[in-house]
Amino acid sequence: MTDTGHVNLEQFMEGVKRRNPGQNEFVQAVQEVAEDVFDFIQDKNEYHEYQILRRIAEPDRVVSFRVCWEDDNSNIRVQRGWRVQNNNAIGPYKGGIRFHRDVNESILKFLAFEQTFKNSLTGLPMGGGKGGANFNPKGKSDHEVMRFCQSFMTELYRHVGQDIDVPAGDIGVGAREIGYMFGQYKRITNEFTGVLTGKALEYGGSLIRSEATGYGAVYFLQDMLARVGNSIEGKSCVVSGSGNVATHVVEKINQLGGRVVTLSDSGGFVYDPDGIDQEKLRWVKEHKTRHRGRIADYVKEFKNAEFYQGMRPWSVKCDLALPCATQNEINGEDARTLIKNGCIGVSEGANMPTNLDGVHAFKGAKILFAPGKAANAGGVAVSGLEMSQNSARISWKEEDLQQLLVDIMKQIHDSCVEFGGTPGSEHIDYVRGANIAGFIKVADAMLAYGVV
Ligand code: NDP
Ligand code: 2IT
Repeated sequence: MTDTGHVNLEQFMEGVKRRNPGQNEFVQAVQEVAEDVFDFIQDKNEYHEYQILRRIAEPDRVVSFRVCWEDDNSNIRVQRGWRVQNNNAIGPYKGGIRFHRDVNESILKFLAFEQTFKNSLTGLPMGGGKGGANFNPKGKSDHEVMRFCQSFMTELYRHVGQDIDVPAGDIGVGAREIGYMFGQYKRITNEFTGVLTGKALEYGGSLIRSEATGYGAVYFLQDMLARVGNSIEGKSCVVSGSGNVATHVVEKINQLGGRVVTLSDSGGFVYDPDGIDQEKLRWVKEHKTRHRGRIADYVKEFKNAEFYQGMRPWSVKCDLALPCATQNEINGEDARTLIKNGCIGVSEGANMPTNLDGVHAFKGAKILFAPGKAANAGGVAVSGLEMSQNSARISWKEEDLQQLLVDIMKQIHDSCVEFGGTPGSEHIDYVRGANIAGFIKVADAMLAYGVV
């Protein structure tokens, strides 16, 4: 360290690792950002002096709490819930809630950190947060999920509010869970405010919120392709996941004339050489969302398809890949396989689906690679529009929201191009572009506040 407190990237990351022992996902997310930001701030003394990145990588607060609930057999169950409020320099904390067996503090801290940059990229006034619980919704009855959500909100309500922190959905949290949580918040506080987004239309939700993340990830891919004179039409696409993001990605790719040949869940992936058209997609949505079924059943319904148990789809030859399930689902070897098989573009619908080795492989091969914090920002962007509609107590028309989503994704794309360019080359490093463009707005707001 120099006498002005400057550290280099290695020293900075050593500190992050030391202060966050065992929190591998969080350290990984910080590393990916720090690699680009350190380079950018090299000659920008103020950012060093005010320890801006060090402060963004230290959540404002992490609230952890016990969540007790009773299952259908009258057993008392105990889960752990969290809300990570990472940074509110540019607006109220904002970010989803995840219910999944594997949720822990490291995962929620990485997600809240990523969200801070993502929300900044949208251009809307939203800080970064994330929450969740190690609750496994699989196999639970509606009443069990309701009791869990009510118990979760009975503590969470103290920490959130329409101008404080506005959660939404994420893995395992969709319209059903948002309904139960909003109902409990309203009951406890006796207040009807836009404390959550992703609500149903009847009680303050916004049109196109459920479609927004998936559609946005495809728009971003379309923008990257258009810049190099290419398009989605006629392209073969590999998609992972089969939840909210994945199914809306497939829907938009089909509308744009691409062909999706895979979907997956935690049990494995299906390969359909004929393509997953809108008719088949309707079946997937019904089966996965309404019946909470397994993607393996797809092959019973559509006989030409094959199911690969316990595997991920990255060895399937494709032009474009859209990981839309979870973190670290593409490793270095998967990335190299995709590149070798001729994949020219990757758009991350999920948060941090590619590990660092994979990110370096995509960057090195100079393919079109859109990191999650840029590519999947359409969801939170429409959440931001839901907040505006709630505050004004009005509902905007679908066509206006559709256009706003297209425009916001384009503006994020253009910000990445502005900061991700390499001198003497046409290539854009979208990871670098997203990290720097997302950083600057938050950093400059923090500078304005002084040391707080
Ligand atoms: P859903 O719960 O709707 O779907 C999640 C999908 O991913 C399911 O198919 C699920 O399979 C699969 N999955 C989850 N965990 C794993 C795992 N450990 N291994 C393999 N597959 C897994 O969630 P979303 O579609 O909303 O979220 C998907 C991703 O997109 C997440 O990374 C989320 O953070 C990100 N995201 C979501 C946004 C949104 O608006 N919803 C916005 C921006 C990003 P199974 O059914 O077997 O669990
Ligand atoms: O990761 C994400 O951006 C989300 N899960 C959506 C967050 C939100 O507040 O809509």
